[in-house]
Amino acid sequence: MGSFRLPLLLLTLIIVIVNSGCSSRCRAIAFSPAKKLHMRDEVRSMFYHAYDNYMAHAFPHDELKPLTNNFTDSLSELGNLNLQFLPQNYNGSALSLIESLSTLLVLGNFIEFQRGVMWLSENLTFDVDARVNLFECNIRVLGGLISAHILASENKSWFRNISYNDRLLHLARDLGQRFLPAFETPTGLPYAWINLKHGVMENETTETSTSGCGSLILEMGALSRLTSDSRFEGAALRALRKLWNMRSSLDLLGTTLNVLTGEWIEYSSGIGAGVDSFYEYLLKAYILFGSDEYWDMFHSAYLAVQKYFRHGPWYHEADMRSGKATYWQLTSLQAFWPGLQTLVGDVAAANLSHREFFYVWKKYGVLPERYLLEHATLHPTERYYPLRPELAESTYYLYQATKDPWYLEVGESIVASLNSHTKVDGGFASVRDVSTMQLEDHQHSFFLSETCKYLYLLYDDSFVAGRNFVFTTEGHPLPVRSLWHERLPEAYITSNRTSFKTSRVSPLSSQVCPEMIRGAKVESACHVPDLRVNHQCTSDAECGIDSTSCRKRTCSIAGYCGLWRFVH
Ligand code: DMJ
Repeated sequence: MGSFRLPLLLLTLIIVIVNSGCSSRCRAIAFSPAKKLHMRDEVRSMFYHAYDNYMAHAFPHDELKPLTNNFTDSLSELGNLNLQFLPQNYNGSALSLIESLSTLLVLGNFIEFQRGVMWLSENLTFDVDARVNLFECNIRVLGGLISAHILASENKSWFRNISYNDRLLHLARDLGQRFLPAFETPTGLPYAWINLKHGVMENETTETSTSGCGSLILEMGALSRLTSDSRFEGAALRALRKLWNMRSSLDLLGTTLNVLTGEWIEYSSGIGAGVDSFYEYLLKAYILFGSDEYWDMFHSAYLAVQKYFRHGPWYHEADMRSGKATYWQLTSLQAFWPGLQTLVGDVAAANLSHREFFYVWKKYGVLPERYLLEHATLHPTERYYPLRPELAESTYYLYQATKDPWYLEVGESIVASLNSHTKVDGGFASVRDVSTMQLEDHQHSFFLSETCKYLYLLYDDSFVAGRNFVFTTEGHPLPVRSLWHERLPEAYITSNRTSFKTSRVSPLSSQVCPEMIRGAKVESACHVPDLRVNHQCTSDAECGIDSTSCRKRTCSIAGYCGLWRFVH
């Protein structure tokens, strides 16, 4: 186990710690409550403009073509146009509806959520001769269904006269079972593509990406916990372990690999395309399932990223074998990284790189897919912006952690750009080229599941207030449940100050989300409060023991107790 450990803060912890420090650091700018409400309403209008147009012109197909009021069945096309595999009467999988369900709840629209759940449970079928990308189908469809199922079953009263009866979970289980043949390889690494009806197709490509086979554990793990069928979590975990065993001696992984031989194809990698959510899922799996194995992997992987990819606030790519820099490029997908760093408590580093991403956003009006760091210019071909959420996502996390109104201003700027450059009568269109702002006829479903959701939560977080959620890489909330946590080793219990101890629930989980343990007031087995209630301190001696991770808190340069073990 490494020297610093995830605070298991789940944001609320950071909020408490850092919020009180804001007044001394924050600029003297005011973002009034009225302005916050105004921004919230702006984002709400954006979401409904996108959603209503989808429902009017594309549903039940997958995604909206906002320039022509048309549709695309993108789930079967993702990453690769494979229309030849679609049956004649294929009507899509209502992808954008599935992706919208949790955002509808974030916006407080229970009625539309309920309508969506009922429609899906009566009409959606996965028994179709369609070849889909396993990763995309997992994060968008399986994740969307599982998240909505949990939210629906926690609020059965919404379904007035109709009984919910785990309708979405039945669909999720069916889909999960259709994924399983993909994992039947000598390595356990799954094929990137699977036919929902027929399994792995003849002559299927054996190439996949690190994120493609290494970020399945949240959805498949949750599915196993919900169905008591361990096959889903087992398959995803086996693949993840295999992938981790393929790391270099520097703890780096490549970007693409062969699922049959377990050999790397592309040795260069970074934190962007093809790898991004692999890192994200190690940390989030630890938060959701509480197993040290995930933390150990994340910890080593995170240190390696900081050591070999980071150059000041920027992240370049490097060869996994030598650690030598390969491509000096910023990519739009990398912008999720400051959010992940915030989640782990590395807020200062997060703030630093977030500012650079925002600088590039401001330079072009939106974030280009690829930006050449050495020449401070656009990549010759990858100049598009497909309404990606990553910068908004990181802005949301950083605001939650710091309550610095600067992030509300960043959000305002993102909203203004989206409205002025991408809003059209028929929805929101992707940008084909950020240098000309020429548009493309595609409204990706993640605009509904992520971009709008994170922007809304930036101005109104009542959906998450007082609760602990992990957001999947597609922005679908999964509640952190103590029952899904595994027991912490005794070694972490540093003090017996309080009464609660049981062999079933770890002090970690009992303290992460005590509100989840219905009816029972549970205290941490290790918690030692900071000397002062406002967490201010002059030395480490005035800081206590963190209630969630049972780690000793230390005094920051700014004079606040916290788990301030920054990675160098
Ligand atoms: C989303 O589908 C997910 O966030 C995924 O992990 C990669 N990025 C896209 C949106 O940009």
